[in-house]
Amino acid sequence: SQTLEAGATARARAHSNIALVKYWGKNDVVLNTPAVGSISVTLDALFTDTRVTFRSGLAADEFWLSGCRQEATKVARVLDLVRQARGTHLFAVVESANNFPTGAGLASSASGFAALAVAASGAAGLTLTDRQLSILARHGSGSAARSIFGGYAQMHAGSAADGSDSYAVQLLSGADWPLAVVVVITELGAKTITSTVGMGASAASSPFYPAWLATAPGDLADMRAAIAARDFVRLGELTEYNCLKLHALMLTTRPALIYWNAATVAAMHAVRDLRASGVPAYFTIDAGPQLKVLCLPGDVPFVQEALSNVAGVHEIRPSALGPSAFRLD
Ligand code: 2P0
Repeated sequence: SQTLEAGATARARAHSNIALVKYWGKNDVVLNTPAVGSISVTLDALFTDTRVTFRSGLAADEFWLSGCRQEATKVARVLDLVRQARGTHLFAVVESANNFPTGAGLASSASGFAALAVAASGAAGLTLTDRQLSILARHGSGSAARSIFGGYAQMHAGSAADGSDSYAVQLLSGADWPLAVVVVITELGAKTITSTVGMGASAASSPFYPAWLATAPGDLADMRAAIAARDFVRLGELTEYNCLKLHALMLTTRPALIYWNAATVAAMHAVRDLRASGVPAYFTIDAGPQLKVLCLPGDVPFVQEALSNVAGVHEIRPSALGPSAFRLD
């Protein structure tokens, strides 16, 4: 194939995702393969747009987020693989923007690295399968492997020494089974311990970590069955259970990973009260203080109403399920 020309560019959009069955723990830190599989839904309301442009005369990759220069170590990891596949030594300028607050526990690394994988491979003129894109995105962030796909996605932990069977697949599209996710912001600009550091600490110190690993396959099988049967109550109960199991693991890590604030806990109770009043709604929480409430699309107003009365809730963002990552331009 011909040499890659300086100026080669492409733009892509990928949506964030929220895990129903969570990823926590790594098999291999270099390949960034997860210790457990995971299942997520992709969110229409939260996305990242990224342009990648290969340029001559750069000494390293540059990463700009909304016009501010950022650390490019993880971005370079993904670009290195693209350069290797394309046979080029050109560095790239990466220009990215989120349509939501970055680093506030809204999974910006998921949408960010999925958009990067699509834009970088596109700029390099590579034609990759969704599976190859998922693997490429995984090298940036484990959860990003799922954001290549819209709707419902399952990440396989895999066992191959080269990480070649550690990728996500789509289970259903959002149109196959529409659900809503109401994102509840309890803290703006939340700074938390990074997931990579937290995962390492949990694996090294929590007595619950072996149980976390042992019970993951059962949760994944149950969630797959709930999705296949379009059984919302089963999906919701399992989502909440798996989330609380993750936080039990986090809480028993030394030093403890306490991601909740007072409003997080109050919002959890509000969701459970709402459910007791007859509205099927279930929460999940990641490595941060925000809540994500799953409900049926027609019940979004009830969830918004119930959560807007909780002290400490700053913002409520309802979302439908989103599409797969795609090229812009
Ligand atoms: C998840 N989280 O499944 C879990 C639940 C947070 C809690 O994936 O180290 O940023 O970059 O692979 O993908 C967040 O971790 O971690 C995450 P890295 P990532 O959504």
